[in-house]
Amino acid sequence: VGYKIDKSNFMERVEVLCARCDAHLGHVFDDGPPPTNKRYCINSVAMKFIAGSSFRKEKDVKTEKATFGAGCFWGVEDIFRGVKGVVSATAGYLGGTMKNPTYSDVSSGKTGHAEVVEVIYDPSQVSYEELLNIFWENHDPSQFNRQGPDVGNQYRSAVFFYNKRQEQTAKASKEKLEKSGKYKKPIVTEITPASQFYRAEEYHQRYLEKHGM
Ligand code: MHO
Repeated sequence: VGYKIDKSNFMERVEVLCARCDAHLGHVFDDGPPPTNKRYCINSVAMKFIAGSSFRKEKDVKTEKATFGAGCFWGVEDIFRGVKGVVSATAGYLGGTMKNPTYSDVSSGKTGHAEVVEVIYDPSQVSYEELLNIFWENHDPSQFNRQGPDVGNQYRSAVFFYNKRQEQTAKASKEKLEKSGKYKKPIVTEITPASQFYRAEEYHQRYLEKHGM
């Protein structure tokens, strides 16, 4: 699903939409049960009960996952969501030691997590290589543990891969950029296996959109 701020009817709510076609599904509130405390209030018309699992098999688009760290996740998430073939882009934390970190934990720079964006995409519409190009173009991979004014290892440039093919593609892509001579300084981007992804707090999702940026 996707999320969007909904300011209609004199209140502010988070609307839940189909990530693929933007159809309205309902709203999500923060007064649900632990561990997430989320309460998805989904309109019954948006749901269809189908006994068995045959529906999934024929309707599912085969998606893949890619995760990038390129500084503050607000902008990175916004860019990837706009890419054709991207089903969802989620801001989160990955690559550290602490379980279920909060934004303030990660901001301390002590958890080892990077601010990342998890991208779910349809490889028949956009390739991993194209996503890598978007990643390179939207930050400065020659800055070590920072992006502009944001300083700390949580802002490091990083590709977290999910399989050998992604690893090889990312490494080749990095080498190509190095050889292009675009940057005088070496490219410091880490290319390492992905570990557990932790979704960031709701107010960090679609941050730029929510703030009209
Ligand atoms: N420069 C921003 C970074 C936010 S980001 C989610 C700030 O200091 O709030 O790390």
